[in-house]
Amino acid sequence: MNTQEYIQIEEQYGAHNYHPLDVVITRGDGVWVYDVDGRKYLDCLSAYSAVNQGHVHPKILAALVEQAGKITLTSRAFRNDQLPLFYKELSELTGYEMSLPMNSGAEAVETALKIARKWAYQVKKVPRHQAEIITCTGNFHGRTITTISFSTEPLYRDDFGPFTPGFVTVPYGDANAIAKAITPNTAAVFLEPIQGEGGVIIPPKGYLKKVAEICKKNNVLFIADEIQTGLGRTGKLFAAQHEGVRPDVTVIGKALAGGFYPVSAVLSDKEVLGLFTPGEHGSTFGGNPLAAAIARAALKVIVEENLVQRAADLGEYFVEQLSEISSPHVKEVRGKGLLIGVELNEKAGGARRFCEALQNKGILAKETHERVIRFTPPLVIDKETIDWALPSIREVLNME
Ligand code: IF1
Repeated sequence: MNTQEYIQIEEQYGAHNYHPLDVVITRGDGVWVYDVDGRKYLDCLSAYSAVNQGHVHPKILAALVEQAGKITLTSRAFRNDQLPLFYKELSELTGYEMSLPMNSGAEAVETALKIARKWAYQVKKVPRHQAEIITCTGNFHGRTITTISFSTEPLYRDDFGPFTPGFVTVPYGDANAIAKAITPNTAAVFLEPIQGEGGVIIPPKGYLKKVAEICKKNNVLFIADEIQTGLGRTGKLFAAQHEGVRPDVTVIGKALAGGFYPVSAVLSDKEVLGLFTPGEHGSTFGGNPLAAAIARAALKVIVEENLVQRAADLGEYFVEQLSEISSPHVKEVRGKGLLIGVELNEKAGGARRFCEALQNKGILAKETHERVIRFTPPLVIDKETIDWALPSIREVLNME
């Protein structure tokens, strides 16, 4: 079958909860993906930063195949020989004492929100069921009823009420707004160090540090959602580290398993994650041996291939080169590491048509919020490939 035939079937039988580009991918290898008609593309999305290690990384694939032939799922009613090693290696890499493994990012976010509430009741002595969590405008933390309950994007929430109570929204980037929103019932501040879906919104310098200080001063947990920004994407292991901040709780996902499997986790120290008692929380697949084996290999690749420094160096180069492109359509180029957004002017007519033009030049990118083209290639990209892509990007950014 060809591209159109696949699309016809998908449109007929699948719910239309996405509007994907008309490219039908059948194979991936590193930064490249190939469609059913034999065309080759540079992946500049990395499945929203879930494929930092590159598509079908051989070492992660080998770990998956080996483990899949042994045991894939024991349930947490029993123990397995991969999870303890995953816990230990994750703690050694991130510096957090403990972790709680889940599957999707949203599940890890929900887990973090639950333990923040429990910490409020058990440790801070907030009256039960009155805990408040401060979140920010422009946030994206998942698609569950609770995570969209504090979304400020009408598209994500309008038809899905009633909403989960207990959340207070303040403008992103304004530390004083957070200080003003804190009450004796505040359990936590929950935010992305850089807002990905919000359009690669980098907060003012010093913001994260000020938020951390305000949280410490007011006995409030600082929870960072690093599901998209974490694991090297922004040129540090975690984006919060650009300001030397260590949140009380960090949530990770996506690249934690290099695109092979849904694996997410909540990272914290004993004083928070130690509050969970047996049976209070869990999930059928959370912490299964296949997930743990894959995640162990995925983390090893990040370290062995020095992907964090690569993202820092190549991201700086990519942003520099993109910033030099003179185009009537470009309003701003911004990025940290290989989390890069090119914001277009209102008059540019939306980013989608530029992504379609890039597709015709063998580059796959995704717009976010109408006017921002996201360039987030796998961290295994090299300078030569960026140089290969730049003339096409320059041409597309100068189209009528
Ligand atoms: C979609 C967005 C990106 C995330 C952060 C939690 C989650 C995500 C910072 C939830 C997930 C994905 C979800 C996917 C598209 C993509 C996305 F456009 F939706 F917002 F990346 F920007 N925190 N982001 O970015 O993790 O449950 O999906 O594993 O829903 O369309 P998940």
